[in-house]
Amino acid sequence: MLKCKQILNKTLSASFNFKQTMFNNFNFKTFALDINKLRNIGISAHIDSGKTTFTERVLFYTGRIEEIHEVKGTDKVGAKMDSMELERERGITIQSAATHCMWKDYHINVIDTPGHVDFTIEVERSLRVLDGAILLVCGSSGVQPQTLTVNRQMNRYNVPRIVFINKLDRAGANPWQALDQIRFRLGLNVAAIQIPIGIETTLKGIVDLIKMKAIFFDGPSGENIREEEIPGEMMAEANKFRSELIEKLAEIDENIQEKFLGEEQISEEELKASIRKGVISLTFFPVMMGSAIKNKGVQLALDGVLDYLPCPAEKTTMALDQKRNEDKIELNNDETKQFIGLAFKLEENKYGQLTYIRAYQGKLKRGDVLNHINSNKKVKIGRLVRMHSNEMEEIQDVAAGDIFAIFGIECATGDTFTDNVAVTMESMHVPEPVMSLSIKPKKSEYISKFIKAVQRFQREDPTFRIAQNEETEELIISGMGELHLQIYAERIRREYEIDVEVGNPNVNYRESIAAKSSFNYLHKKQSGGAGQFARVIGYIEPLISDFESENLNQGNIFVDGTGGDAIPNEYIPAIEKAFHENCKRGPLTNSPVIGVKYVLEGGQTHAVDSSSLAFGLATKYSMSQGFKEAEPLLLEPLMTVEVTGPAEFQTAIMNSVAKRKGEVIEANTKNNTFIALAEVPLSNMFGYATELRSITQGIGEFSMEYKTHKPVPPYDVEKIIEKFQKQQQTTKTTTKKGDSFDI
Ligand SMILES: Nc1nc2c(ncn2[C@@H]2O[C@H](COP(=O)(O)OP(=O)(O)OP(=O)(O)O)[C@@H](O)[C@H]2O)c(=O)[nH]1
Ligand SMILES: [Mg+2]
Repeated sequence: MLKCKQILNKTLSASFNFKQTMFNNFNFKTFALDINKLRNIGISAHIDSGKTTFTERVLFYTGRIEEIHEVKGTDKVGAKMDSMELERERGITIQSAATHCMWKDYHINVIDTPGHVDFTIEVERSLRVLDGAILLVCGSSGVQPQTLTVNRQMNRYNVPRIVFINKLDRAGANPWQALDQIRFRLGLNVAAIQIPIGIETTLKGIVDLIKMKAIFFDGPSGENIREEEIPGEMMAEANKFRSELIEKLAEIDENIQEKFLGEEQISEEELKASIRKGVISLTFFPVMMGSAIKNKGVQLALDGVLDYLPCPAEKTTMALDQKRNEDKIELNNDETKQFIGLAFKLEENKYGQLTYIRAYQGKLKRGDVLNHINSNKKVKIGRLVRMHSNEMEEIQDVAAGDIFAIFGIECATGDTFTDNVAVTMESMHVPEPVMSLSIKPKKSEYISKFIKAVQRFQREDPTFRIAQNEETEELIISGMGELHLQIYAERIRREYEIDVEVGNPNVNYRESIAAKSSFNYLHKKQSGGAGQFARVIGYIEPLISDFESENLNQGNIFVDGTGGDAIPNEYIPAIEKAFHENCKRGPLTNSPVIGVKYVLEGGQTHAVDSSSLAFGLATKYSMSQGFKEAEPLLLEPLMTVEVTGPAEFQTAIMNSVAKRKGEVIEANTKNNTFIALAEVPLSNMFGYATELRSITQGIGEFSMEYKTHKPVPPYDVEKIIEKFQKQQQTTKTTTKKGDSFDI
C-alpha cells in the first residue's frame, strides 16, 4: 500500500510562469483601485461560440497582448486564454482562465469559461464570484441547448448580463433570428442597442442605436475606430430598432415611459442610465453585435461593460454568520471592514497550491495573517498575485471587490478566508458526477505518481471524484461525462507521463426503495472468545415518491424511536453511523443509497456480549433484510437532450431518439432547422455523437444536461445487476495483490 503523503513533493509539469510585473501600463497603487471603476466579468456561452476568440481581442485592444493569435490557429501559438496544451490542440477551452486589463481607466477582471457541458463547474464557480457577464450567442446557429444551461447558471447567481451576438460574418448569420430566440427561449427581456452594417461577407461595421452613429473598425486588427453618420439607406432601419429599444425600456422605466408617451427627445445619457438600471436589476438585457474573428464590435462591448454592468459595490452578496446559526448577512464590498474572501478555484503548480479568491470585504496585503474558517487555522499570506491566464503577476495588496490569487496555502474550493470574523460565504452549486470508469496505470511502478495526479485533479475539480471499489480494489474516477474523464486520463498521460488503462464508462447508478418494510434482526456470535449480541427492530421507508420532481439530495434519515428503553443510549450512535455507512453501497450494484428513512423502534441487548461493534453489524444486516421486502429500486441518470439538425433529417433524428428510449418532450421546426427536446437515460447515450453525425451528413448537433436519477425499468434491472456481478468477478480475478490504492 502506498501512502500518498509521501509523494507530494515532486514537481508538477503545469506550465505556469511567475512574473514580478512592472505594471507599466497599469497603475495599481496601494488600495487605490476605485471600486466604481472596477468590473468583474465572465465570458460565457455554449461551446464554440467564440468566447476565447472574443477574449483574445479584449486583451489586444486593452494592450495586454501585442498580437492576436487564433484558437487552433495556423501560427501554432494559440489564444492566450487557452494555455493548456490540450486546449490548444483540440481548440476547446477546458478550464476557466482569469486575466485583468484596463479599458478607459477602468480595471476589468475577466474570466473566459469553457462552453462544453462536461466542464460546467468552471462556469458555475466563475459565475458565483462575478458581478456581470457577456453572454455570447452565435449569430448563425443561434441559441443552443448549452446557451439555456449557461443562462440558467447566470440566473442562479443573479448575474447581470450583456448579450453579444457573435459570428455575424458567418454564412447564414441572422441576428434577428438569434434575438428572437434569446427573447423566447431564454425568456430575457432584450432589445438590440446596435444593428450590423452589412452581414455575412459584407459585414462592415455596427450602427450604435444610442449615439445614432455608424462605427467602423479599421486597421489590420480593427484597432482604429472610425465614427460616421449612419448611411442614408440604413436610417429607417436604425430608427425602427431605436424605437423598439425605447419601447422596451419604457416598459421598465417610468422616466423613459413619460418621455416616450409625450414624444419627447431622450438623450444618450438618459438611455444609458435606463439601460444600466435595467441590467443591474436583471429586468433588461441589451443586445450588442459583431464578429470577434473579423475584429468588429469588441471595443463597443467593452464600452458596454463599463456603461451597463455593475461595479462590485452595486451587487450584494450573502454570507453566513457562524455565531448566529448561519443567519444570512449582506456584504457590500466595504473595504473599511474586516477582510472576507471566498476561494473559488484551485490549481496546483510548481509553487504549490494556487488559490483564486474573490474579496468581498476589507483589504489584504502581503504578509497579513488570515483565518481559514473551514480548518480554523491561521495562515500567513506570503504572496499575492493577479492571474494573466497562466502567468502570475505579483501585487502588494488588494481590496474588497477584487479578484486575485494566493499560493502555497491549502484549502478546498468554496472555503472562506477572513480577518478573524466568524463568517462563511455561501458556497456554489456543485452538480453530481454522472459517469464513472475504472482506471489504472499500465505499469504498477507508477501507482504512487498516478495517485498523486488523480488526487490533485480531485482537489482542483469538485465534479471529479475518485473512489476505490472495496471489493475489487479498482480505482474508479467519476465525472460529468465521457469527455471530462477522457481529458483527465489524457492529462495523466501528458502531465505525469504515465500511460493509463481505462475501463468502459459506466453511468453512476443510485439505489433506493419504493415500499415500507420491517426488520427484526438478531446478530449473535457467542461461540468462543468475546461474544457479540445485538438485536435491532424497526422499519425502513422511502423518502422520495416522485424521482422526477423531488429533491434527490435530501440524504437518508435515521430516527431513534426506541424512547431510550430497549437499547441503551450508548449504542444508538453506532447504529446511526452504521446505517449511513451502509447507505454508501446499496445491495444491488454497490451504488450509493438515497431517500431512505431508517426508524429504530426497539431491540435487545445482552449484559456482557453487546457492544457498538455488534450493533453496527446488526444494523448492516437489518438493512439487507429490510431492503429485500422494500421493493429496491435501481436509479439511473436521466438526461435532458436537445438535438438540432436540418429539417430534412427530422424523421431520422426522431427515430434515433426513440431507439435510445428517449421520451420526446418538444419538437418543432423553425427556419428549416429541426429541434427536438427529449429525456433519455444516460446509459443509452453512448456513441450518439457518431450516430447523429452519420444520419445528418455531419450537420446534426446535440447537447445533454443531467436532469435527475429515475428508476430503471424492472426488466433492465436484472441485466444491469448481472453485468455488475460479472464485472466484479473479472476484476477480482485480474486485480493482482499489491495493486491496491491507498487513498
Ligand atoms: N466565422 C466566425 N468564426 C468565429 C468567430 N469567433 C470565433 N470563431 C471561430 O469559432 C471557433 C471557436 O472559437 P472559440 O473562441 O474557441 O470558441 P469558444 O466559445 O471559446 O469555445 P469553447 O471555449 O470550447 O466553448 C474557432 O474556430 C474560431 O475561429 C466569429 O466571429 N466568426
Ligand atoms: Mg474557449
